Amino acid sequence: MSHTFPNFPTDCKSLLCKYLSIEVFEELKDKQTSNGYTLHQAINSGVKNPDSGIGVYAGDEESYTLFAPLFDPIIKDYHGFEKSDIHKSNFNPDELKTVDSEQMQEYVVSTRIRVGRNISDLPLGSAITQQQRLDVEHKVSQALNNLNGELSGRYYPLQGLSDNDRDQLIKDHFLFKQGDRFLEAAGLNRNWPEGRGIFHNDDKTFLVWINEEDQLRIISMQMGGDIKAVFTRLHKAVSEIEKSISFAYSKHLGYISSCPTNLGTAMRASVHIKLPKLGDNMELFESIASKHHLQIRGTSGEHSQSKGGIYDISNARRLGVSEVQCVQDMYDGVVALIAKERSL
Ligand code: ADP
Ligand code: IOM
Repeated sequence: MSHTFPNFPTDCKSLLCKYLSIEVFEELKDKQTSNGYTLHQAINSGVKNPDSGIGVYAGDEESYTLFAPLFDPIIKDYHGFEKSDIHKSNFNPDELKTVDSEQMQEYVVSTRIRVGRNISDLPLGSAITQQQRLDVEHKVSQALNNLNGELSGRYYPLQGLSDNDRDQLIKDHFLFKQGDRFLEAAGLNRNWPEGRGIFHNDDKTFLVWINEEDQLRIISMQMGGDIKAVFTRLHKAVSEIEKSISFAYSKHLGYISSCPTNLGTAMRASVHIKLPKLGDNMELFESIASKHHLQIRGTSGEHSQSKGGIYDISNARRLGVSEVQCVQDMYDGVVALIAKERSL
């Protein structure tokens, strides 16, 4: 199929729009990976949604090398990670330097840390077949059903959930939303809702999303600001799951994810935090966030607005920094934001 160079609106700020030159487009437009994934598929989300932050998705690990003239500058811009850099992991909770202070408890509503994972030797969600997606669901839910103690729970396929239960889980921040237009255009919602679901323990402090943007999103969360407890639980969960499933990992790019923002650790450590005064001064808020490598999201996650002065603050960098550093970035930045909020 022949495709022409996309028309982006003049106010488009996505990294796709910044780095897809006509030369890069011409060089890549007829290439496809061994899973048949094309440039057109890789950029469709950002073309259809000019308000994307990034706008590109990989269909498999090979996409990152085949479409490198587009992906590399995006990776460098987002993570500050050079082509010659090597990713290093450190998931040791004992190395995290945090204090669960009274101020953290006063401002922080809840803490959540997640990592994305995809199974080795399978295409990513944008290029996966219907049968492969079902195989992922089967393999992962089986592995999760064998977990013990605090991690033991149940898998709930999306197709078996009532509309009420599903909407309540979304409202309570436990489940991914329905019909995300960014994922839709990336081909990640094909055959929806088949093959998707959520596993969680009774307290909903340990959860796993299956077959959303990544094949697994492994999540630890709880009310309040005890970041170390949340990180320690996540470390334990990931170590247990890795005993029975092998995940796609490269020396250069770390864990392989659908979106280049999630490469490396694939970790997003966030708090929901009350910052109403900073919320009234977005320029100042954004300058502190950027100095501390933080991203500001709304109360219902990516592409949402803040409600009642509550923001989702998380680490922005995930590649070339360790898991400990991702959480440390978030914690140090949150301490700085609380100090500024108190001074206003
Ligand atoms: P992801 O974190 O997996 O990239 P989203 O940004 O869409 O995806 O967030 C997923 C859900 O997690 C949303 O409902 C969001 O509000 C919720 N969430 C994120 N951080 C927190 C937090 N610290 N406390 C409670 N819920 C959170
Ligand atoms: N990770 C992905 N959902 N996101 C960065 C989408 C976007 O480009 O805005």
